[in-house]
Amino acid sequence: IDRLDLFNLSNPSTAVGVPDGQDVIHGLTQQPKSLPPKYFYDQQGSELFEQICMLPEYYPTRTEASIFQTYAEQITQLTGPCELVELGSGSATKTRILLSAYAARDWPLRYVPIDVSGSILQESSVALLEDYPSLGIHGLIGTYEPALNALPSLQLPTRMVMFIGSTLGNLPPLQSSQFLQRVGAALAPGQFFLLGLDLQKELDVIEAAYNDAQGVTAAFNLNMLRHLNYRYDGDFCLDAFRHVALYNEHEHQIEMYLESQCDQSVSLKQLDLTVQFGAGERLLTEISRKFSPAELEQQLASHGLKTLHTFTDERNWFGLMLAQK
Ligand code: AVI
Repeated sequence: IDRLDLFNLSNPSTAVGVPDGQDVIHGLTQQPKSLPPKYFYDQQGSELFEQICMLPEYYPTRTEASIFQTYAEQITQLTGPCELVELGSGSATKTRILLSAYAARDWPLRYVPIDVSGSILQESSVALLEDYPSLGIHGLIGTYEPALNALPSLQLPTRMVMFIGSTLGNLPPLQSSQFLQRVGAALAPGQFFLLGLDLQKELDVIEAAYNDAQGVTAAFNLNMLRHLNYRYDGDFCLDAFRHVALYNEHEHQIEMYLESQCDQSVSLKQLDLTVQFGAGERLLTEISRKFSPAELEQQLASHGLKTLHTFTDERNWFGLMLAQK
């Protein structure tokens, strides 16, 4: 299709001199043990995440979508004709609401989706091109940092970088601030940043979202071990671990763990690694931070990004912040 360009950025974790899996060795030999959440997302993990987004308890996805439905037109009014750059575009379901709002104004459409999964990028791009006949797509397969350095030259009057779904919450504070600094640096004065954030709220609502009755989140969490077994010739026994998700009210974050059900030893042959787990020992697989918009507004400002508007739902459960450099 001549309206689609896809570019593969080299994966830094497979670059010469940086052996793959160092982060796994590091995390499993630390006390307490932890693993990077990126290992959730193999094919099966990505499918399980799509299922999580539809669970009755998992409010973030549908709440953010409802904010897009209500305010998409207002967002287009604030930005004018604008190219959309999306970090972690995935299936791009919510982005369609924005694209439709720009299309309704008869404005030109250009989309730069960025995702580590080439297959998801290709699939969602083809579907978008079918539905939006005037859309042009320049997709980048890779991680955020190289992608922000490889943005195509601007063809529309301005650009908006989007980081939605509250993925910022999966980064600890230091990484999060480095990330915002990079976004600030990648934007030219006058360009926009749209950030989706899960907001602080009652503990029960948050904990239920990560402990769903159907056990999909538990399967998603345990799938990381299956993925590591496959990738590094490991012998994690999935039945010997249990999903635990707790809200840490002091840090305002969900902490997701896999708890060892017995004393056991696990090996990852490809990494030449054997580790011991005690009964009840917890392995941290993810944090998911919950934000206060005022705090984020300050952080954005410290990276040269001025908040124009924070859109939220009627319960104030999720925030969509529009900032400008
Ligand atoms: C991708 N990320 C924003 C999700 C979250 O809510 O932190 C990942 C997730 N983990 C468990 N459920 C969903």
